[in-house]
Amino acid sequence: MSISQNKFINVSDCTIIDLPKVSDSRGNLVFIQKNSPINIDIKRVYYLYDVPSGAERGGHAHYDLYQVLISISGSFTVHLNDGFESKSFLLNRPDLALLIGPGIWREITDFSSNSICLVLASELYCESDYIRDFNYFMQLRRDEKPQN
Ligand code: T46
Repeated sequence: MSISQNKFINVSDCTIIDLPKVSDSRGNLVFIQKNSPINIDIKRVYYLYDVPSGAERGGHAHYDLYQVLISISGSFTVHLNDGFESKSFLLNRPDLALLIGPGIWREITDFSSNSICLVLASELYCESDYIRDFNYFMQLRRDEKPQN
C-alpha cells in the first residue's frame, strides 16, 4: 500500500448520501447497487454490532481506503477530523450513508443498544493502510500545507 498523501480528502468532502428507499404497507426497502448512489467500487463489507455502552470504535485514519457507514439499526455518532477541520455526524436512519475517504481521522461513539454499523469498503482489509498514531496523522496532514 503506497503512502499517497495526494489522495487525502477533507472533512467537507465527507458527505451524507440519501439512499433510495422503497416504502409500502409492508415496510421499507433500501438498496445500493453498482455506482448508485455510492460511487465507490465495493470490495469488502463488514459490520459492527453488540458494541457495549460507552465503547468507542475507530481512532485511526486510512491512506487509501474509502468507506461508507450506514446505521442499519439504532444510532451512533461519527466524529471526523482532517487535521484542520472536524465535524460530527449522527447516523440514526438506515436510509442515510456517510462517505469517508483517505486522510480522515474517525472516531465512532455513542452506540445505542442494538445498533449495527454497516460498512462498505473500497479495498480488502490491509493493516498497512491504517494510520493509528494521531500525532503522526496530524503531522502528515499539516505537512501538506505550506508553513507560515
Ligand atoms: C473503520 C471503522 C468504522 C479484520 O480482520 N478485517 C476487517 O475488515 C476489519 C475492518 C478489521 N479486522 C480486524 C482488525 C482488528 O484486529 O478486526 C479487529 C478490529 O479492527 P479495528 O480495531 O480496526 O475496528 P474498528 O471498529 O475500530 O474500526 C473499523 C475499521 O477498521 C475502520 O476502518 O473506519 O471500523
